[in-house]
Amino acid sequence: MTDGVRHDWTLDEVEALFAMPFMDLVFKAQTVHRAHFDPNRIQISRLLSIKTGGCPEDCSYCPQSAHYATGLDKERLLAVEEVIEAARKAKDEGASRFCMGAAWRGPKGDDFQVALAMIEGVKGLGLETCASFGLLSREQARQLKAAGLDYYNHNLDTSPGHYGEIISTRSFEDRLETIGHVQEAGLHVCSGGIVGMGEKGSDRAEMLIALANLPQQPDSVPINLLIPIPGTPLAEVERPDPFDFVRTIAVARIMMPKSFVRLSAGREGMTEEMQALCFLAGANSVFCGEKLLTARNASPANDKSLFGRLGLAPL
Ligand code: SAM
Ligand code: DTB
Ligand code: SF4
Repeated sequence: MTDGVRHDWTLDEVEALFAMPFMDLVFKAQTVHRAHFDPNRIQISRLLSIKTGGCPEDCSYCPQSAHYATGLDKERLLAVEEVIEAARKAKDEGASRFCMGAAWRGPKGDDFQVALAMIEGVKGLGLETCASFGLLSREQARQLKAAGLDYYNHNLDTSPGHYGEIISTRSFEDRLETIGHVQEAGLHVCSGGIVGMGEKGSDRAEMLIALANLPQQPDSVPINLLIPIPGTPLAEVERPDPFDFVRTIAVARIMMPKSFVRLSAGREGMTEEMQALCFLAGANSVFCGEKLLTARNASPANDKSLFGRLGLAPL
C-alpha cells in the first residue's frame, strides 16, 4: 500500500461490495469519492479515430474488426493537419484531453511516425494527449513519451477468465505486458473495460481486481457499457440491469479511490437519471463530442444542459 491505495483486493471482498444494498454501496462510493475529488467537477476528454476500420483483431464487441460485416468502411490514416485541426476545435469546445484511437493490432512502420507527429502537434496546442493504438513494445512506449504523450489507453476489457470468449487474436497477458511497457516509459495509464458482454457478476469483480491490483493503479479507468453493433458476435447480447452497471462504477470508485473513473461508451443510450446515478457513484470523467470513435455519443447540447442542471463543472 505504498501509494495509499490497496493492491491486494480479493474476490470475496469485491463480491461483498457488489452485494451491498444499492443505497449503502452508492453512499460508500460517494464518501470515498469526496475524500479525493471535488464531487462537482468532471474531466472531459474528446476522442478521434485517426485510423478507422479494417482491424486484424477479432474483438467480438468492435465495429472496426475486419472479421465482422458491420458495414463500416475501412479508411486511411488521417493526415497530421486534419488531426491537429480537430484537436483545436475540441479544445475550443471545452475538452482538456484529446484521445487518438487507431484500429491497429499495434502501431507499425511509417504510420507510427505519422502518429508521433500528431501527438507532438496536439501537445503543442496545450491539450493533454492520449493514444489508443493497441499493443506496444517497450521502445514504442518510450517513443510515444518522447513525442509528448501523456496517457496511453489500453483496456483489459473483461476478466482474465472471460477474455478468451471475447478475443482470440491476443491474450490477456499481452494486454498486461503493454500496460507494463506504458508504465515503465513513465506514461499515465488509462485502462478499464466493458460491461454488458454476457459476463457474470464474478467476471466484473475479477476485471476490477485485475485493474486495481496492478503495481500502479491506472490514472484513468474507462467503464464502457457495450454498444451492441449489428454484425458483431455480441450484437444480440442481453443488456445488463442499469443498477448493476452503476454498481460497477461504484465498486471501481471504492477500489481505485484516486483514479478518474470515466463513464465512457454507452452514455448515448442512458437516461439522464442513470448518468446522474453514475456520477453519484463516483464517475468523474466522460467523453464529449458527437462521436466516440465510430459510434454516436451523447449529444453535446444535451451534455451541456445535463451538466448545467447537475451543477457539474468541467475540470
Ligand atoms: N485498437 C486499440 C485497442 O483495441 O486497444 C484501440 C481502439 S479500441 C476501439 C478501444 C476500446 O474501445 C476497446 O478496448 C473497447 O474497450 C472499446 N470499445 C470498442 N467497441 C466498443 C463497443 N461496441 N462498446 C463499448 N466499448 C467498445
Ligand atoms: C475506451 O475505453 N472507450 C473509448 C476509448 N477508450 C478509446 C472507445 C469507445 C469506442 C466505442 C465504439 C466506437 O465508437 O467505435
Ligand atoms: Fe481492433 Fe481495437 Fe477494435 Fe479490437 S477493439 S478490433 S484491436 S480496433
